[in-house]
Formats: sequence, C-alpha cells, structure tokens
Amino acid sequence: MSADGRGFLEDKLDVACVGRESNQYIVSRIPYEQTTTYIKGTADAPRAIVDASSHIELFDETLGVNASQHGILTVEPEITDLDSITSHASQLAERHPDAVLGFLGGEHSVTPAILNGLSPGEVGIVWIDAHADLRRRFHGREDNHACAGLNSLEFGNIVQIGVRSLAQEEVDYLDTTDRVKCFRDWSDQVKEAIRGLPDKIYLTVDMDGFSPMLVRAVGTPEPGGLMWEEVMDILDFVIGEKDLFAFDVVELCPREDDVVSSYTAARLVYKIMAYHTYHKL
Ligand SMILES: [Mn+2]
Repeated sequence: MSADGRGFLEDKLDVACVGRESNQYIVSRIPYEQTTTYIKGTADAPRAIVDASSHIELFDETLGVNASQHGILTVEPEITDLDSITSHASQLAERHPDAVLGFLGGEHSVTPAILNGLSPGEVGIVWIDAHADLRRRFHGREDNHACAGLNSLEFGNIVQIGVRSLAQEEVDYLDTTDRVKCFRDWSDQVKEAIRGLPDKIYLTVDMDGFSPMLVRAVGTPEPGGLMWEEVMDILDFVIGEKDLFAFDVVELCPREDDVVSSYTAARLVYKIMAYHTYHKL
C-alpha cells in the first residue's frame, strides 16, 4: 500500500485481491528523476499511472482473463538514489521469488539499478524505446538516462524496438557489438532476435517508444514510433514464448491536460499482467 493510500487498480479491486498473502504481481512506485534533460516531470509518473489505473476495466476484453484475481500489491519504497532502488529490488526478489515484479519510473536510469538488485542470473532484456540509450556519458554523467542501455548490458543482452533517433557514437558502438540488437520497427526479424535471448526476460518500456500520436507526455518525444496494437503483439510474443520475471515502464512525463498518455501507461502495465495471466497461469 502506498503512502498516499493508493495502489494500482485499487479503487476497482475486491478487498480480497489487495495485499493478499501471495500476490502474483507486485508494483513498485519508483519516482526517481535526476538526469532528465528536456521536459521534466517523470518523478510524478508513478502517481499519475496509479491514479489512471482506477479507470481500467478489470476484465481483459481480448484475452478473456482478469489478472487482478491473482493479487496485485502496490508498494512505495523510499527512493533517494540509485542505490536505494537497487536494495529495494533486491529485497523484493528475495521475499517474492514467484511474483512478477513491475516498476513504475521515473527516468530510464532506474532500469540498470533494478536489474542490479534483482541479480537475475542469465537474462535477456527486451527494450522498447525511441532511443538506444547507449551513450557512454551524457551531460557529464555515466548514470544519465541516455546511458541506461549501456549500463544494463552488464546484466544481459538487449533487443531494442522502436528506436528512431541515434547518436553517431551509438551507431558506431552498435557496429562493434552483437550484444545489442537495435530495431526501428516490429517485424519477424525482431522475433528472431528475441528468440535468440535467454528464456528469462526483463522487459523495459520507455513510453517514448510509442508513437506521439498515442503518447505525447514524455520527456523527449520523437516522431514515428510504435502503435498500440504493435506493442500488444510484442507483449503477446515475448510473454508467450519467454519467461517474463520483471518489467518497468519509464519516462512518462504526466501533464494534467493529457490524461490519454497517463491512461495508456496504466493500461500498458495492466496489459502486461493480463498477457502473463493468459499465457502462464
Ligand atoms: Mn530510454
């Protein structure tokens, strides 16, 4: 339960589904923002996503499942720096080895910090984003959100989808490595790349991976991008073929005049749970 008394989907849930002894899904609010460079405000995303979640239908209309029946617990750890994120993730992984762990950022630098805490062993990372985040340093920092991909590589190989803005340094780096496969569009070629990852999968979704036609409230919007149905197809494929153990949704920059972006992020989070319920439970 969060400090302001709100949990993901909480307004809608049966009391029996909140904070059950064994929750299948645990959602952590990670409002970390230190290095964003353009539009600020992603620290407010966990609250906006949780607020929007109370308007989501519990039953999934395409899959015919109700993921909330398996228990959703929302937690709000005290986050001061990246180390506090790592130790929170590490405690969660120890206490709830069978739960799917979801993390609501916050900027993209939370991803390597979370992976560091989960210490998942051999893992593959599926990365939805407009940017590759493969810079070695950005604005003087190696923990900048623009470096999150490079910093996540120490935990596993990465397949990226939706990337449509690259620095020369990132293109040069991609030419030298086979550990990151970077794609603009969702295609059979991407499926092959994902099949080549280990079975255990961490999914990270930077909300700017979506087309700005769907999601405009992000820190660094970029024309082009993935449509909702494509992302649903990615979830179906990844969760159906692989073993998703944790995920994050990051870089939403909520605005009061744009509930669509916040609601889309909330719907995405619940869809990840719905695909997991459908394929695995
Ligand atoms: Mn990113």
